[in-house]
Amino acid sequence: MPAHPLEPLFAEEIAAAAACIRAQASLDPNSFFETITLDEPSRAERAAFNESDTVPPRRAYVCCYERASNRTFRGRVDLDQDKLLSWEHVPGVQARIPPDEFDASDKIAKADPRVVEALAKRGITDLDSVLIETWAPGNFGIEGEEGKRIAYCHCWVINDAGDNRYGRPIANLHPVMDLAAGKVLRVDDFGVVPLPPDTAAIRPSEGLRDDVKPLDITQPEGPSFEIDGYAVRWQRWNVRVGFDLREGLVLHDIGYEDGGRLRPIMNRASMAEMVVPYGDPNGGNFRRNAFDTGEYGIGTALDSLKLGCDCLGHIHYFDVCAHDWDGKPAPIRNAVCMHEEDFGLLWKHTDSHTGKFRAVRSRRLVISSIATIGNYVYGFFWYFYQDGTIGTEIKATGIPFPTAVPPGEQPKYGALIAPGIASHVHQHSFNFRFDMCVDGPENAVREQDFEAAPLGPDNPHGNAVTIVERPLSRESEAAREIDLARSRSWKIVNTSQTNALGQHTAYRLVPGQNTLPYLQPESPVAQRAGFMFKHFWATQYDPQQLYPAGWFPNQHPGGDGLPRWVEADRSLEDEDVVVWYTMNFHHLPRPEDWPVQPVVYASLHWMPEGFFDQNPALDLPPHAITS
Ligand SMILES: [Cu+2]
Repeated sequence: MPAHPLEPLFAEEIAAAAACIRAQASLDPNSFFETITLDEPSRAERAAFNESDTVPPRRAYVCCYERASNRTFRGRVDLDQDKLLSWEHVPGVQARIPPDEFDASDKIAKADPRVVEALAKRGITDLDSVLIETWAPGNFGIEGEEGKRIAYCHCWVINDAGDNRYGRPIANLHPVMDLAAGKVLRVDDFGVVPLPPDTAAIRPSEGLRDDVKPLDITQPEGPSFEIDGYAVRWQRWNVRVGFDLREGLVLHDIGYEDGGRLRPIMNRASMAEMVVPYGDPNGGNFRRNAFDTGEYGIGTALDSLKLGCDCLGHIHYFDVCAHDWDGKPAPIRNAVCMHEEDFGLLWKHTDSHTGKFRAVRSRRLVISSIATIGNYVYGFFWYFYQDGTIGTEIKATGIPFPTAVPPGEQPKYGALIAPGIASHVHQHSFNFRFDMCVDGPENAVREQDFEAAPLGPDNPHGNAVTIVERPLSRESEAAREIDLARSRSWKIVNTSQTNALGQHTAYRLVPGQNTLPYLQPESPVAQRAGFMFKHFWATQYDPQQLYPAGWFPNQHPGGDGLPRWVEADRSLEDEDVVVWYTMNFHHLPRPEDWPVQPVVYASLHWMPEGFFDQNPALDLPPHAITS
């Protein structure tokens, strides 16, 4: 039995869910399991558990793809009773591409004479050196693809050192797979481009530098956190680590102990969808648009982390369990890392008359996971600070998608990053879902702008700044963009709770680096990724509204998710509010990103605003003080 209803499914439960589906769902035996993950308890079940220890039934959400009929099914299994609670065919959708299917196409494509011939035309005969990767195809209305389960493949040759499968791109060659039939539908060949020279070794051409002295992180008295299963308590923060096969790392029940009571802030926080549209319209390159969460799954792609490499200091690791496409449990050891980090100065005051000062260092709790999806590596980092701030940060690394260009040619829609290798301009768009509960279940949404006041009798010196706060009371009003000219941000308030100043308690979402999408709104990709076009969205909680591009973005014709949900125009005033934030990260790779890209960061913060009466970190022991 799990210690808490929100604990991720463990291996035996995954196996039991798969067995139940096989026995009770009447699926063709050649079907595969897209997803087996925790079906989280409802709001009512959670309340009953918290108030009276009533343990809700353990349930699994399961999604399967039936190859024989090209149909996607989903439902729920009651694991306590080994019973199928619901099971439905979802018409007109395609399941995600699980890792086994992603890997299987390489072999199938290489067995096809048309692919072998196209490779030979490029002087490539050693098929073992070739990587043929299965990318979700999007939905471009291309003849012959409709109604089929398709993958649009990209190809590379491994480098001589054998450490970079993406080292030598084969441009313009795209086997198009019929995944249900397990065969190549056609081969898109837009012309031979010479293989670029091998510059791809992920190691220096000369020796390693020898002037890096040891830097040890030691915590002689151990960490400051306490752990009970997946529940964590650290510096007044309470948070529960969770896992979803699709989203990966999920955080539940984020709250802060203040004056002897636990004040809730978020029910659940996750990176709920992402898309990476590439900007080259030529050949088959327009089909590169990866919804890494909804088309592939972040949870299935988590790395097993290594001490001293991915994380330093006193680490606590959480294990999770994914599964393969046969429904067999696939445990991921050390999938989630938790540790404390020194974060420099938190606050300091120096009395300039006396020279006396008081300074306090900042420490943050870091909870993180790293996912490897094809060439790219994404780190998902959550931070909790001693001053009540919550941060989340994406760390993007790995190999920027390389393609070949003819010698002497400058790529129009990308940058030359190595001899004969271009990487196209693209955007990584992440959408975070924050299920809010600031000081209670009912919240409201406020937007804050700053406006320069016109010159006039009230503003004779031209320095006045007006603070404009407006309620975003309905979903139609709450789909918003960042406005640099107004330093725009949003806060989630509890209108029934006040601080010592009589202000409503609140948390403010403070955007970090961001940009707008370059996709034309009419484009097929934009239709599927409508969430990209607004930085801030707020909706009334609906347990079915979890993923901002909908449940099935793979090959979807578009229009699902946030843009559709907000048409309901539900009230957001003193309601159960969910905030969705889009972080668009614009990326043109550089030569310095080859053959592997130093981490690029993108982040956002939630800061308490009037949640506390004053600086909540005044009580930290100073690290430097004069008497
Ligand atoms: Cu990038």
